[in-house]
Amino acid sequence: MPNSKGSDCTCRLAKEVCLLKAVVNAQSKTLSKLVRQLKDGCRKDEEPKESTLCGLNPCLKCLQPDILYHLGLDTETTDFPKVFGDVRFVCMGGTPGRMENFAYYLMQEIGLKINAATKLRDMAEGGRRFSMFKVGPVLCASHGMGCPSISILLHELIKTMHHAKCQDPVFIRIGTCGGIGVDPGTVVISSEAVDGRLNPAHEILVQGISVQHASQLDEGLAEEIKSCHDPCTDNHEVIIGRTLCTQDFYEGQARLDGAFCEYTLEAKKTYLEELQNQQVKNIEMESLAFAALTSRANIRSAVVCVAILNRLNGDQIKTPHEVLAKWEKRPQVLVARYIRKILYFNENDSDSEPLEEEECEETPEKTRASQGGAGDTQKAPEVEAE
Ligand code: R2B
Ligand code: URA
Repeated sequence: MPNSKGSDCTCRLAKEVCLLKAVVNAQSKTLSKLVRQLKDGCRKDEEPKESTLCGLNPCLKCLQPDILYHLGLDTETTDFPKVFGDVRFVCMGGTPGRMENFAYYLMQEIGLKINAATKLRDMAEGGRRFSMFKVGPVLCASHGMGCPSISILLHELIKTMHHAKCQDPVFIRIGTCGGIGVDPGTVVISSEAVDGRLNPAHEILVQGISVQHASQLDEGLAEEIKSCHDPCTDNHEVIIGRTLCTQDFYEGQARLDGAFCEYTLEAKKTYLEELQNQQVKNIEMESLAFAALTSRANIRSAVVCVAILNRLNGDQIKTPHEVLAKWEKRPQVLVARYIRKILYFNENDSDSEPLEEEECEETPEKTRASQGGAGDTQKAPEVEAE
């Protein structure tokens, strides 16, 4: 009789070996590249002189130093190119705990976990507002709730990318949302963000004058992230759709359970049904500012949120905490797979080779996917299976 525990263990080991092999392959490719550059004569002026970001404040160069107040960083005491120059992904989510757990999860997923005791430092601790962790080429930051909060963080993160001379960083927001006609637990990737009037623009008042910035998101990136969904192992759907971004959780989202409510159940139903007719799939509170600010800077970006209820069925969130914690991991698992794929299995990168099929029963993407991710309620750095 084959011992099922033993074969499970062998299978897990084989998968770990596959992942390790991919990481080692990628690292040895990077090493070869460096050696080649050395042989070719490494000239200092080959390093990028500027970041790839566009349209930034021309006065930034006059700020010496530039103080990023809410991150607790400044360009005098921190060498931005040295500390942040390698950043390729910036992941943002609501709470410090969720982003810290995500950082530990990523560390494991992208093969950077040196040992179990590795501790990550909160790089934004000095600002006492946000939390920020760096895992190799990935920055993970908490953004709080609502557009005003995420806007402040984005201004300072975009300046961070600029000062560090980062090349083509991709920004991804992961979070929760209310679904519109979608099953709770579904992951929604936003095609665009719209306001309460379904206008696809983030409106801000600048010196008392209304200014609107387009809030389109990168369609290609949304598709790439969606393609990391594995319908065979994932117990949920991943869809792409329009996202309504509101200024408030209660009246702004037509809830009937806020401290104040001056409309009827009928009016709420009519509004939510109209949203559904207009292909709105979810409601959250940061996507407008996130989409507008990233696209102004020429940054590719995506919003990936799990629906924790279907708003057509109610307002209150009654799902048990443990279930919510599992659902919250879904965007994290998907985004971690996407990052790993780009880092180690990018077909467009002539220097990287995918793993040979016969060596692995499942691709590492699939392997890790089924193991779940980190959630807000989970203690770092453990990873719990869904
Ligand atoms: C989703 O969840 C939060 C409100 O509960 C808010 O930050 C958002 O966008
Ligand atoms: N986040 C929101 O903004 N709305 C919801 O209904 C759930 C999560």
